[in-house]
Amino acid sequence: MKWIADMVALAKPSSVFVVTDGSDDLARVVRASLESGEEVPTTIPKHTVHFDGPRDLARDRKNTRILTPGGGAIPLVNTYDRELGLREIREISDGIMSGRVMYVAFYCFGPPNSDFTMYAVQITDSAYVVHSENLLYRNCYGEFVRKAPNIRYAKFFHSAGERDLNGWSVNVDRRRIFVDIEDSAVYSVNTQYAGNSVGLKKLMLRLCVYVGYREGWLCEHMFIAGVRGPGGRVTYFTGAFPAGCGKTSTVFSADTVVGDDLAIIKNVGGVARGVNPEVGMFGIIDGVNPVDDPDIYEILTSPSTEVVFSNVLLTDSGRVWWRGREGDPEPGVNYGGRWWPGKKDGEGREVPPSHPNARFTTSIRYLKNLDPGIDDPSGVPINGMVFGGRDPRTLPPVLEAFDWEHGVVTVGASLESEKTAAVLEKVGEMEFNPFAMLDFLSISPGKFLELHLRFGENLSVKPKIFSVNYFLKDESGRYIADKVDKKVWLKWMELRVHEDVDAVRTPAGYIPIYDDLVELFDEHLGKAYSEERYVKEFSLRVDRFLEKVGRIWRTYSEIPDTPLKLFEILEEQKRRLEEVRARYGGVVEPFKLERR
Ligand code: SPV
Ligand code: MN
Repeated sequence: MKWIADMVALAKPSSVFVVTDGSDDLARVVRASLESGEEVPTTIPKHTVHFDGPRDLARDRKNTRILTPGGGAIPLVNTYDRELGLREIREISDGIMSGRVMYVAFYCFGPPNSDFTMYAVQITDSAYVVHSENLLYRNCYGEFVRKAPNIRYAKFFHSAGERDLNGWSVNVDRRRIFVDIEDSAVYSVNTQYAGNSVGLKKLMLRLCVYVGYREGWLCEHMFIAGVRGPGGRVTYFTGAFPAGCGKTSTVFSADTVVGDDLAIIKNVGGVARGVNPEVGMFGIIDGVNPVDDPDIYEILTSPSTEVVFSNVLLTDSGRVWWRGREGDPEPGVNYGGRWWPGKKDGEGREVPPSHPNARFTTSIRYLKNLDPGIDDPSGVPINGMVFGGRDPRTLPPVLEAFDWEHGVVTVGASLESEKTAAVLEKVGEMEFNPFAMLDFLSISPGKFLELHLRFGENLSVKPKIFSVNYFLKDESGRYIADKVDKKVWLKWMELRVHEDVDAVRTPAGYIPIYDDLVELFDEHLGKAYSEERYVKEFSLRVDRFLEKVGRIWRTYSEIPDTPLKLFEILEEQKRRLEEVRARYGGVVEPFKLERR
């Protein structure tokens, strides 16, 4: 109450709406969002569209900062002086909600009655933000009432700031997303894009990483999914991928879905168990089509689902259109205002009808293959962890680490992904993205690694760690794998977790035996898998691996709190690779290596 009163005094709204869990309140939030123009109706009753504005379409890396005493540096983390930051935020936020409604909403980040669950209060002047959170998280005003004052919770303050006639935030150049880890509070102003404004998503992730580090558990940018194996058993995997590297398509290639973006993983009686703290999806809509993504496509086009679309095209006939949807786009409104086929921007480039980072927000409960474990207060047992990036040159499609420590160091902490044209001019350069957490770390990557090593030590059953790579190219620059092949890699990992198949031992980890892949490709995809493909995909690129070891070594040698274990394990990896290179050369065909 004190914090809310403080925020009221600061932001000076004309009224305050405390959102309780009742359906009346939830419906009122949607009405308010439509009345304020933050969301626009479509021809389908519970499908609405929100536009963030042309300069507010993605996470703002530059202005998202972790507040530290004196602005103390954390390697690879964007920090800022805490006192200065809090002062700056108070200045910007003074009267920022005048004439507007302040919403106060209460959420559980995890299932009811669970040791995994965290709590959060969201203050915002955006009904769209509250509507999104009502879809993405469990409302739990009641929990706060029952538990208060004995409840530890995160605080999120958000304001879209002044908006123009289009509804876009005017002062995006005074955008601030300040994360006060000490006080479990985040202040986000002059922005609307959900990755910046929806407190419980990526802002909570940063707070959660910090708490997890102190308490010895993992808060991760990972999906959780079940893969069916022999006899109908279901084996659970988590998966971490940087944006645009196949995370969503992997989760939907699995057999059941627990979560698509975030995971809290704790040691329960020696077993790693994972909980998806969310109950909704904020997914990329670009390219979603009825052939490759039938389940999602059905949810997004059904007359009975609730969906908030963002930065898609809303046609004049009230229909939503995005790239991947059938038919041609008709004139309408998109993230940049009026849109018509052939529209050009100031530089003469064609404006796409929907933005590449256009999104859908909806309930995960619409999924046909939703895993019942989503509501389990003790989560699901995690038997495998998958890490993937965009790597055209080095990593094979699937590789199993020798053990937890080897996996944490050479796979998770060594994750890299190719920079795309959108990020930097040097296309093809590898960007270091440890655990796919580069953008979300609130502690040093060295400490984050140390936490994983410590976490594994106390497990009696350690999950197996796998690397996957869907982007390996051949000499002519063509991708080798088919989109659907990831199903086979998942099924192979499932068998490996239970040690139902042997593997080929390489200096960097285990890879599949050819005959097993022939069987799996036939069984799950009805495809033949040739020896030629196997050699192309699984020949060990020893020289490239050695380069990677060198890059990772150099990166961590500049991170002061890196555990020495990392250097030991990299050293061993290097030695193994050099031995193999001395015997077989810079590229080694898998048939030459030992089976076990
Ligand atoms: C991601 O970019 O990893 C997302 C979307 O899941 S955002 O909420 O913007 O982070
Ligand atoms: Mn994400």
